[in-house]
Amino acid sequence: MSARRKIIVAAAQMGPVQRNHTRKQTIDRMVVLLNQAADRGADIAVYPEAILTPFFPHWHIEDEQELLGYFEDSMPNGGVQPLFDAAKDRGVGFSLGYAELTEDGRRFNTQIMVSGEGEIIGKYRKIHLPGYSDPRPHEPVQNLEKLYFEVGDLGFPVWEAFGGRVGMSICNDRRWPESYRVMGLQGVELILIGYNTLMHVPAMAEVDHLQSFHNLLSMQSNAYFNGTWVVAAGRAGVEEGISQLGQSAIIAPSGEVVAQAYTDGDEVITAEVDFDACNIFKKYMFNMREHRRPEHYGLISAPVSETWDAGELLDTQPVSGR
Ligand code: CDV
Repeated sequence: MSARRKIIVAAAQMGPVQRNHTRKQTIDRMVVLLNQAADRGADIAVYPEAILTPFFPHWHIEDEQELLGYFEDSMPNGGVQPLFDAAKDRGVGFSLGYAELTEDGRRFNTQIMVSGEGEIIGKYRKIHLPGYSDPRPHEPVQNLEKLYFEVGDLGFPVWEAFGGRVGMSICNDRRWPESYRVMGLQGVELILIGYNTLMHVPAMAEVDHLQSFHNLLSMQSNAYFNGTWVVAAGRAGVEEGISQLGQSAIIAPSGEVVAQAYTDGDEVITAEVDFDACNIFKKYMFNMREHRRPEHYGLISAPVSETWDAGELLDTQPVSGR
């Protein structure tokens, strides 16, 4: 590992990518943000989930060719090459979310980590796919990730990169403590997260007003529990009539927010990451070797069929008064 233990990180929040935007227009915006991050001395910039296109799981696409049009069948490719070139030119790495089509026709919701030399050094495929696989025509917005993507098959790896131990997660993963913990057990010091979070989820509308609270709650608590930095970049604004949270944030291992976006459009936020700020949490309160008791946590990794079934709750009515 490099002796250098401090870097500058950036979250490159992005406003809507509408259906009539070309990939070139979107990538041009991303290059502008990368240059802004580089101007502020950033070593790496994180982009939102699947950001090369509108977030298409929000509507039902029946035509296979139309659906595949949202996917990248190689990375890099001619379209995104300007971003890789800008990274190399400015010496700033990035983490990019995109819809991946593999050579054998499999589809994943993917995020990569790219070095300041413009080389791909890590790949993660989203594991916690929210929503459902059957369209819900009665709802104003769909959540069809389970129809369009397979569950990621790469686990939650951690890479020695940018002077520290770095992992990735995508959107709904950030609400699951297990995502962070599996990386925490590998000594992760920085987690890069791209997301798209709706302001209105029809199936749980009674907690719509808590979207921003739950965004920060999930990331701040899990940063602290695992003694890690978190850099999270969201899609913001109104995309195809659907409001997105934004609220991109950089969170310290103490759980404190050290930078947060304040607009609902393209915006770069930066912060200095001192990897050694993780140590106090990893050495004392959350020293996994000393204090963790996995012999009592068996259910955490038991098959879903052996755990509590929430099925009976699915038909209950919303809490009154909300
Ligand atoms: N893209 C996502 O994973 N979105 C989910 C929404 C649909 C609940 C999220 O966790 O923000």
